[in-house]
Amino acid sequence: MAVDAAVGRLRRSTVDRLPSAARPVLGADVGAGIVHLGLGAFHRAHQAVFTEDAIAAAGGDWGIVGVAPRSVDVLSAMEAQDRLYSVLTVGSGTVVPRAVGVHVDLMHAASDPLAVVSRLADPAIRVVTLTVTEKAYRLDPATGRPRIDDEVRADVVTGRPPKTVPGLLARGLLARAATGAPLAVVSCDNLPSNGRRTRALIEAALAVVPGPAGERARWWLDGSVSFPGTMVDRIVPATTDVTRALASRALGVADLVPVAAEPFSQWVIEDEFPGGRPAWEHAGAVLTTDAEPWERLKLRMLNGVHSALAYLGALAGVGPIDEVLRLPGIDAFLDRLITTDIAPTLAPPPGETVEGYGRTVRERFANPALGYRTLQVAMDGSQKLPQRLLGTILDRRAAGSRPVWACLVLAAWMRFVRGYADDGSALPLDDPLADRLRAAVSTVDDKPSDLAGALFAIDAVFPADLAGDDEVRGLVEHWLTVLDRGGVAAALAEASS
Ligand code: CS2
Repeated sequence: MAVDAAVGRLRRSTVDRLPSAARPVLGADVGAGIVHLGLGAFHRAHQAVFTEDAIAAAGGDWGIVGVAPRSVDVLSAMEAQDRLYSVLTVGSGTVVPRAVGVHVDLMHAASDPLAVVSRLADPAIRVVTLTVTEKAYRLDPATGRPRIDDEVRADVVTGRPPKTVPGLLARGLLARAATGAPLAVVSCDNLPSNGRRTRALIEAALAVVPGPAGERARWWLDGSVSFPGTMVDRIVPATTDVTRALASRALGVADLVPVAAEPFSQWVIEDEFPGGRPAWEHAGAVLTTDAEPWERLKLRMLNGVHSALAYLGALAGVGPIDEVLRLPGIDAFLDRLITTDIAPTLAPPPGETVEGYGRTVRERFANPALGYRTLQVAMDGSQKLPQRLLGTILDRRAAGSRPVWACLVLAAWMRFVRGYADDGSALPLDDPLADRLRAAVSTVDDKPSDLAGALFAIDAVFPADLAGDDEVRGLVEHWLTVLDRGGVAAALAEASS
């Protein structure tokens, strides 16, 4: 989008043209204390806002060094705006803008990974946060175990500039071990036990480093580095030209990299920070000793239901998530999915009830101003389904139940992988395992048992006890048959009967 010269662009020199409540709360003089990997919309509407509010309330040199792993577009636009951008909090009929200015430096990992490695070793940095999406961890999706493949190994054991996220982090930690400075590495991605999994990943990466440097790094990691688990939550759709137009109107100046987000925002963090941390509790974060009950509730309820709406909606030809909620029969389906399949697998964290949480989630998805796309949620299904859906199915089976409605979601994903919507139009498969998934479905015709068999055989996604469960297989084949004959409308009609 071109910037209208008469309007001007968001910069430190133009902030007095913003509505006063939207002006940045911090000056440009905060020191760096955090390196964040992943400059996407979610980070900028979530951790960045919490951190800015924490510094504004309680001070501290906790400015963020934002690292863009691959694409340079957001980074360049932020540079041109003195690293400012806006967050637009959108509800029905309301847009509340604020300019955020908590990034004190920006770096591009793909073009200069060694500069990022040095920054990770800088003792002024005491916290590293990550929003790199599930697939960047390169874990085995079915088990969550780390896989040190050839690329990560080469990143860690040779002196080459690292190319992978685990390699970049491990090299940064190797360099930092020489200083002995403590650090917290905080995964803010939607993985179960994200802290423990990140620790296991880094331990596995450092385990292949030979000699005294490896030994010293492993010893230092043990005593001086924490991996707090977190639950992160805010619905933040991808930025579009519509978001940019909304930002110009709300700010009075142009912002090329605004983010729109829902009003709800939550961050639960395990409080283990050996080098200190921002006073995030002043910004509304919950600091706790155990984030897992929140994490599981969020992954299975919010993300699980999100994925259910995404696959059913995409098959039915619906673009935005809020419109999926208008399909006939969807309410009855969600009632049953939530009550009979998801809720019994969850123990609510303090202050929550599973039913209340489920209600809030449905209200949040109905926000018409978000325009979150079914295809955005549908991407990377092989990495998302294990924690969002398969855990629910396995737990219900272990309790002797038949997870009928969760199996409908699984069948919908299988149809999605097959690549056609109910009206025959093509659906895109955006997934790191796309080649394997496509190869599996290309060898079979549409017979439900063949399609299910081909996909259940992918052990990177399906643990053996799930793939070999005849009850689950029968339910999935039933739903594939229903979807084949009458599409999503027929499946949802069954939910209302
Ligand atoms: C969504 C999440 O795209 C997706 O897979 O389910 O990004 C979701 O919006 C966030 O986890 C909400 O906190």
